[in-house]
Amino acid sequence: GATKSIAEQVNRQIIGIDPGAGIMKSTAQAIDTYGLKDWKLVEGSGAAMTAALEKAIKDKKPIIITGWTPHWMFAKHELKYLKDPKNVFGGDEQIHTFARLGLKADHPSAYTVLDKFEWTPEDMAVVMSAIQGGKKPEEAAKEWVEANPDQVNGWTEGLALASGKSLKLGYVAWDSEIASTHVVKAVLESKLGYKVTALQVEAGPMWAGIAGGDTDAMVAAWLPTTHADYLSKYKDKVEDLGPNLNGTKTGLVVPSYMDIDSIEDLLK
Ligand code: PBE
Repeated sequence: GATKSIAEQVNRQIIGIDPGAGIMKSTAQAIDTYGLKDWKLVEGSGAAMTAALEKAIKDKKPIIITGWTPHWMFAKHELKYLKDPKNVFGGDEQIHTFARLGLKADHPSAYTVLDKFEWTPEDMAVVMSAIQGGKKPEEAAKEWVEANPDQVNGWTEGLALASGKSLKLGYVAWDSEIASTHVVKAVLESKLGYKVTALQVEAGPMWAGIAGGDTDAMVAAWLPTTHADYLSKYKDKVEDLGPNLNGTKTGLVVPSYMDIDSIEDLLK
């Protein structure tokens, strides 16, 4: 009999993550732009998506996921991004740090650390892989901070100690942001004496929390594309402290064994 098309093999489903993620909006846009009629974007979470991916790979089955870099899944498995000739997912992005208005006046030392915090995809990979390997985020972050004293001192040297002041960082349970948020928390606690709560929320509430002033800061804003709508909604009520990581990518991702190269191949 005839071989099934990729569309039939995956039941016209793309395995997504939490509905507030920017990549869900980009993927809905891709479905529209590429004319993927009757395709469905399945909502879930970052953890449910990676579980589905790992199960498919174990069974050598086809699967299409919403993926991003940096992410440990690219180190652990052979994966590829589908080409995006219509450039729906945008080009290179940065991950930015945002603070609530007034943080600089209220917590100058924390503000300075957040402003200086910048690391590489390789740094982040170390923390992400440790967590994926079973370490608690707090533990993996603490180990990275201890292993990278020069980098960390560059963010904290000369700053006044906070002696127990409380801070709240917002983040979403994306593996990349679990890593970065816990590293910043570890630095603020172990080097400056803050008491930091890392508050896990959805993307919308994360942005709203900074804009409303309930949350002090976050290190999880993907710009200029993925979180463009959130930024335009809140731009007058938040302070952009600039990029903390360069070299990201988002898109549709499949295991390398799938015989497909481009989003356009989904039409075949
Ligand atoms: N992500 C990871 C997020 C930003 C960080 C790509 C899943 C999103 O789509 O909003």
